[in-house]
Amino acid sequence: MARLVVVSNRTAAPRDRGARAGGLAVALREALARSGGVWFGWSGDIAAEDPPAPRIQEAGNIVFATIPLTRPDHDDFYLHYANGTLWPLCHYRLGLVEFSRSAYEGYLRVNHLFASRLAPLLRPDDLIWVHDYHFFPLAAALRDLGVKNRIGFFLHIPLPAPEVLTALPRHRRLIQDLCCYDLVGFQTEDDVRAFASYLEREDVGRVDPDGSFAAGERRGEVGAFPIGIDTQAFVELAETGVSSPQTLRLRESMGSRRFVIGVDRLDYSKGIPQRMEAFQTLLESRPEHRGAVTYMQIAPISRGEVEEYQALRRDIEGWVGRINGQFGEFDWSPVRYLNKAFPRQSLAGFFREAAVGLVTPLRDGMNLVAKEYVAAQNPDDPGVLVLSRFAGASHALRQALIVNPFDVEEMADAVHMALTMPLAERQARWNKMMAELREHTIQSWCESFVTRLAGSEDGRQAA
Ligand code: GDG
Repeated sequence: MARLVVVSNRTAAPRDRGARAGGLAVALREALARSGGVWFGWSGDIAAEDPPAPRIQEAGNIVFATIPLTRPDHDDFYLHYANGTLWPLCHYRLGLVEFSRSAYEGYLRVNHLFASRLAPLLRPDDLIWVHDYHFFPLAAALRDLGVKNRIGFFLHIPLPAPEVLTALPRHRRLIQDLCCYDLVGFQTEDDVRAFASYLEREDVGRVDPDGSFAAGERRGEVGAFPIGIDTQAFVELAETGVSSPQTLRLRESMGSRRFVIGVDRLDYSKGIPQRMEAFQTLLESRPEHRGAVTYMQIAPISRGEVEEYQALRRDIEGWVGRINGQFGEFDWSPVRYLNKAFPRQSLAGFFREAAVGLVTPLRDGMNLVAKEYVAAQNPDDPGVLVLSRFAGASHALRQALIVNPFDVEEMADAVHMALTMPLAERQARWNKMMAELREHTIQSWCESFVTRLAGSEDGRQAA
């Protein structure tokens, strides 16, 4: 079995406190442990100059190799290009896209830096699996250094339609670089179609019906690999989480009221203000829910140093204040809004207690919260998922109440329908979604990607 080398911006290295220990980290660690492997990424530190070699930490048969970034590299690569240019672009927010040549050059520079520090660690038959929008050009940079290994790429966020993608200066170079991978994986078939139609429209190449692509001299494969969760582990977490002290206190604080839950990083792609407005509309149009239902939104601060995120925060705070001021009673606040993260077990317990899971991003590659909410439910009395049609998860979770997150009234109607849905219907919907989550897990996702990468034809030798 070939050794696996994972590259991502943040790793799950033991001493990296900034990294999240979510399902993805666990699954990748499992995959790495199976074959032995290397996990390469940014250490989370800022240094005065580029390090000559990565810092190595070993945990079992996994080697974590991390490097710090200089302040200019960090700002150009991470803050400006990855998060200021690519993130809003891929989430269809052209109005928020910032672009500067210097940031793009910084992005290329850091990709070359990563390539140069990774290359010496590679063995000839390693499989390299690169994650996310920070590294579109990494395969090209590795090829420049003579690396001949098979290299795969998985994009966790959406690839926008060509009409949007072509608004990016130098889009052609970005996508040509993407074509240097042997396997390009997306979350959904929509993303695969966006890739195929970009290649065709911009005359860069073509995708064939069997999933192989050609772009100039390059040959590779493309496919949809919808990411899942560790379903069984999350079921168990919710079963124990429901009697965790935090969940018991939550239950007690709600009294006989039911509640709707939202859990999202505080990000403009998640549609939190629209969701608040929908809840306001619900209370306005259906007075029976006043005093009877609470909406709890957990939104840990993310990228708090970026101006757009600060503006979003002020916007949401305005909504919370207005709704609580308009409808609140001395013994009931309609909205509970929490800017902090909770332990996973508490979250799982909160999900299980919530009558409705409200997951309404304006765009989302997949959205794991939707899947976690479903997995956490009590089979005897499951809650209802209200899910945006623009989350990748809506392709698989078809028995959710699917909504358009730009249509506030439709969302309010869906929450009402969820709150009043009979038990038999809730169970029927939940059973189907659960069967899907048991079939497509994070483990099967990992395995299908790595298997396809291992078997993918080596494009560099094709004519
Ligand atoms: C990107 C793509 C794609 C959230 N709050 C807390 C907490 N979380 C956990 C959730 C979930 C994860 O963070 C968030 O994952 P999402 O998928 O919802 O969203 P992104 O962070 O935007 O992830 C997305 C994903 O990559 C994977 O490919 O699905 O589309 O944007 O697991 O539970 N965890 C804890 N406390 C919190 O307060 N412990």
